[in-house]
Order: sequence, then C-alpha cells, then structure tokens
Amino acid sequence: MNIKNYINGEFSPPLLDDWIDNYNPTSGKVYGQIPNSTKEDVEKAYTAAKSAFPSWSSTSLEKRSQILSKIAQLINKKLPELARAETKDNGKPLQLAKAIDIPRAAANFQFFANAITQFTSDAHESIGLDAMNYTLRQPLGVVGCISPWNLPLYLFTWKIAPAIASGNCVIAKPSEITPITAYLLGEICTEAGLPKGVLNIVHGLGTTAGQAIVEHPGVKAISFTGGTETGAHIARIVAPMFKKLSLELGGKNPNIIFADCDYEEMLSTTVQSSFSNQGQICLCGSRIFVEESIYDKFKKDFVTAVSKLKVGNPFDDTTTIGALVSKPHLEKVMSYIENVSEYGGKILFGGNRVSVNNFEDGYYLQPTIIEVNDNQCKLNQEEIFGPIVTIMPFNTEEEVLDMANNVSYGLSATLWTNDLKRTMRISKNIHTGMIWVNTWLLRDLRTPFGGTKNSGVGREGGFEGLRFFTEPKNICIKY
Ligand code: TXE
Repeated sequence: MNIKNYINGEFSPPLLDDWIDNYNPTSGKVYGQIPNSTKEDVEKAYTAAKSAFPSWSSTSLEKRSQILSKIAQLINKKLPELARAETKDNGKPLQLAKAIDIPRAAANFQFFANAITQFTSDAHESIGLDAMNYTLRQPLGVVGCISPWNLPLYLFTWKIAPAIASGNCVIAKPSEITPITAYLLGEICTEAGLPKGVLNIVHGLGTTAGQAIVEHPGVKAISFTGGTETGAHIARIVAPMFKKLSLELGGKNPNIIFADCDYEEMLSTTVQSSFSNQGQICLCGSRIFVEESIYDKFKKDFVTAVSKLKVGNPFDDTTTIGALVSKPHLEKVMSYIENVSEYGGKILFGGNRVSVNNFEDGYYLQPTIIEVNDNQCKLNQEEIFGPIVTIMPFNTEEEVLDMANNVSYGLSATLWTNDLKRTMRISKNIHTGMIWVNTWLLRDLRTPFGGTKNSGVGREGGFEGLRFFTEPKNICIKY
C-alpha cells in the first residue's frame, strides 16, 4: 500500500518525490512506501494550517464538536478495516487492535467533542478596586503533534483531537514505522467535513520531517510521545524558541505486589501489564517486586500463566502475543536477553525467538521473565520496551518504595494490596505521574496523563489537554 501526505484536505506525494519502504512486521516483508517528506513538505502543511486557522478558530464549539463526533463515528464504522491495517503495520494481535486501539481512537475524538463544549474560562472580580478580570483561553495557532509506533492511531488521535477541538490547526506526523492508520484518518476527516488545512498529516522520518515541524518558527506548540532521548533533543530545540512543549516519554514502571492482595486477580492482571502489546506500552509494569512471603508461589504461578500465552500469527483469534514492531527494535530487545547473565539476570521463562508458520521472517519473541537480585542492574534501569519483565523479592515497604523510586523514569506504578494505610503511604511517596492500585491501565479520559523525571513534562487528558493547546489571556476592566 502506497500512502501520501494529507495536506490542505488533499493527498499529495512528497515534493521531492522521495519514498521510504514500509515493512510488515508480521512477515518481515516490505509492503508499501511512504513519503520521505522534507522541510518543504512541512512548509506546505504550515501554509495550509495557517490559512485555515482564522476560520477554524472562530468556528462555533457546537460545529467543531459535531465534526469531531462525526470523525469518531466514522472510525467506529470502519473499525474492522482500521484494525486490520493496524495489525499489518504494527504486528499487534488483531483482537487487541479491535478491542483497544481503534475503539480508543474513536473515543479520543468523542471525548474531546464533548469536553470542548464544557471547557470554561475564569472570571475574577477585584472587589474594592472596581475592576473585573476575565480570562480567555485562546487557541495557539498552528501546533505540531508527533506520535510513536506502539499504539499508532490511539496516540496520534490522543493529540490531534484536543488540538483541533480547542481551535488550533495541526501539522501531525505519525511514526514512519506505522503510518497506515494515520493515512486512513485523512480520508475519514474529509468525509466528516473537517475543513481543509485544519489537520495536515506529513509522513516521513523523525530526523527530517519531525525535526522540521519542531524547528518551524510558526509552530507554537509541540506535543510529542516517544523515546526519552528524542524528547530531550526536541526540548533543546524548542526551549530558546519558547514553544509550549508536552513530552510523554518512556517508563520503567514498578509493579509492587504485597502478600495481602487479591492473588488471582493480581496474577491475571500482571500477565497483562507485563506483556500486552508485546510489552510495547510505556505503562507496562516491567519491574515486578513481590513480597518475600509469596515470592516462590508467585514465581511458579506466573511462569505457568505466561507459558500459556500464545505467540503467533496476529490475525489469528487465539494469538495473545504478536510480532514486535521492527527488526531494529527486535534486535534492541534481544540484546538484553543475549547479555542477561552479564547484566545479573537469570531467565525463568522465554528468551527465544519464535518461528511462526507462513510468517517465518516476522519479528516474534517469547514473553520473557527474568529474575534479578539488584534493582540497580541494567535490566531494571533501562527501558527495554518489549516482552521482557524482571522479578525480584522484597521484605519491607521502605525497601520496595526505595527500589520503585530508584530509577530515572517516573511514568506510572501499580500497587497490589488490600491495606488502606499502606496504599495511602505508598501512593503519596512514589515518584510517578500515575498510580494504579489493584488494577492496571484503567483509563478515565478526564484524568491527567503523563509522567515525572525522564518520563516527560506536562499532562495530557481531559481539560489538561485543552489547557495545553490554549493560551490564557487575562483582561482587566476598571469600571
Ligand atoms: O522512538 P522515537 P523510537 C521508547 C522505547 C523505544 C525508544 C526508541 O524505549 O525503544 O523509545 O524508540 C519522531 N524530531 N519509546 O526510536 O525516535 C519519530 O519519527 C522530531 C517509548 O522508535 O522517539 C516518531 O514519530 N521527531 C514511547 C516519534 O518521534 C522525531 C513509544 C517517536 O520516535 C525526531 C515509542 C526528531 N529529531 C518508543 N526523531 C512511549 N512513550 O510510549 C524521531 N522523531
């Protein structure tokens, strides 16, 4: 499938007619080409976005909301096609794309279609001074949205929906590794009646097309999800330009399991939080800490449960683990397995590539459990972002809190316990942006989403997202 840029409501080839191969990770084969866009394509997208802005920013909230709702409806209507495209492009099980990725992309639009009609600004009466302040929340203008490959349409729309709901025009770039559903979104936006130039989708490499969006002096804000190193690079570029910046970066999230938890529920959720989407979710609980008294039992039961996961053809209904997203990513993940003993780990389960019938060159890897005995080892400090978790025991609350916090990331944490006081203490003292207690990845789209430390700055979700994409302007009137 060959895809094109979506600029000013039209599909167009890259101006320099340069293309990049797109791989299908389930088979390891090239199955299409995508534009290798350059600065010139970004400039074309900018011109379209800039000229659409005056009209879009003064379009009524009801009208914007109707268009966003229509986009949501069309995503739901085309769910089977979008889910298949996502699986082919990313390698994830089709069941997952159908149940999570595509419905959530629709929900992102529907949520912000509703949220924008409820978003209000403040008024402050200066009592005794005969003055009234009111604060406008104005759209920024042209903004940039750059998203990764792990949850392609889900994360792409999570940025675009609040940006356009609040009246901005967007230049968006999906990951070059998973561009297809973003391409299909262009058609949907046209069908939904989104005016030309409100959303412009430029495909290409991060270092050229992505960088051109970040560097463009007319782009007022960058919302980025991706790797920590890339986030730091972007921050260095935009800081002296004083752009608004939201960064959602990597994670190395602790999953803390106390003996008093609801064991069976913890066990099945822990299998999910470890290996969903081949472990390629920034929220996966990749460091599992288990209270000593249940450590041996957990180890045995966890290995048994994980051994039942089925790695295979992602289009097959019974598959629970599909292909990793790309060859370089598979190689990165495998390097941790190859060096496991040097890094102080012992493989309890998995560790091998899997050959899948008719998909022999796909990027399949067993879910892998590694036992470690030092939280400072590389396996516990670096984001692997694949189907690998580490486990180790702990004795006291202080000890596990210390290990949970002793890492450069601070995205999320999961806690399993029925002790209320302990829940309150740990939740308060853990250094992450989000904590799930007795559950994992239960999402309410109104809540602030994001991390601390090397996991990024800023929050997405709910009104936080709308605040990011608007500039507060205070007006003080003396009467
Ligand atoms: O991400 P990149 P990569 C982590 C994970 C993974 C590592 C690297 O550990 O192994 O990051 O992954 C665009 N200017 N996460 O290299 O490069 C790029 O084109 C502007 C965690 O694939 O950060 C893509 O659209 N844009 C993460 C997007 O950035 C640039 C999800 C993300 O790609 C750019 C993915 C530049 N200079 C990986 N360079 C999460 N937080 O969920 C690249 N891009």
